[in-house]
Amino acid sequence: PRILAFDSGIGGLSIVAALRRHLPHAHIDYLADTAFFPYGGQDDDILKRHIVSLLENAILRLAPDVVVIACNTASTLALAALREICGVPFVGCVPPIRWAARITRSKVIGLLATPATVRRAYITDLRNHYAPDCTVIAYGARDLAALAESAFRGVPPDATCIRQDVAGLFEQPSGSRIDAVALGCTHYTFVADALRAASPPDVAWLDPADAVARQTRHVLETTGLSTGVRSEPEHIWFTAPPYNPARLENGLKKLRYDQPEL
Ligand code: DGN
Repeated sequence: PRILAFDSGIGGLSIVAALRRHLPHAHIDYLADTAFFPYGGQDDDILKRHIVSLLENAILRLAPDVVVIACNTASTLALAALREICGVPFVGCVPPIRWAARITRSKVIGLLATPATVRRAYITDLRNHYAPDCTVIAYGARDLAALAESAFRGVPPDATCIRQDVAGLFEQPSGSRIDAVALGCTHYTFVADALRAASPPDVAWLDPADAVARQTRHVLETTGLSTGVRSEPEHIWFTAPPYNPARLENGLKKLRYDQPEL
């Protein structure tokens, strides 16, 4: 099967790694909307229209069987519109609040995401639905996705920034009782070790990448497309080219770097 994974930058590569584990024969194209990065501070209406038109074009060109929106900021904003407008199945990535609610003992859970994601109605729905008996302490980290972009390129994350973002959760009222944190941005996988090291001990940091990959496999299985062999080289597409391709190839192994014509 052909999968198109999409994010504003490198964050969705954490999902690609999980897709590779769960669907080793899938053909994965990756689209990074680097021209519009970061998504966390954009106007919602403009961003939604932009994502829909970008993906309409990408789907026409790449003909995926399923599109994985490997970005919480995009999923919580545009999934419904994408499903309505584009005629392919979509799998989204949203913060694992349900998972956190299932494992917390203190009934106080954290949500670390972009400023845009934490204020979305989608998050209120997730909280009401899956964590009605929990206190959810949310923090919108302004620069953490950019820090993760740098970390991916080999720059160690700045300890002061990491400490500030962790404090943004744990120093809120009741924050000291948080025992599970939902990672609400795919970029944060690349700084997860630093976040964990800066946080109180015995806090579970939950990354939804495997769950997204399992759901993608399920969608493909229910459409009869779960087997299949990669037929041509896979590509990574950028809407702007700020990357070091060699470094990306290290991270991605099989993906090839290309300029987009989207
Ligand atoms: N990786 C994206 C997410 O999961 O929300 C967004 C990062 C960004 O563009 N700020």
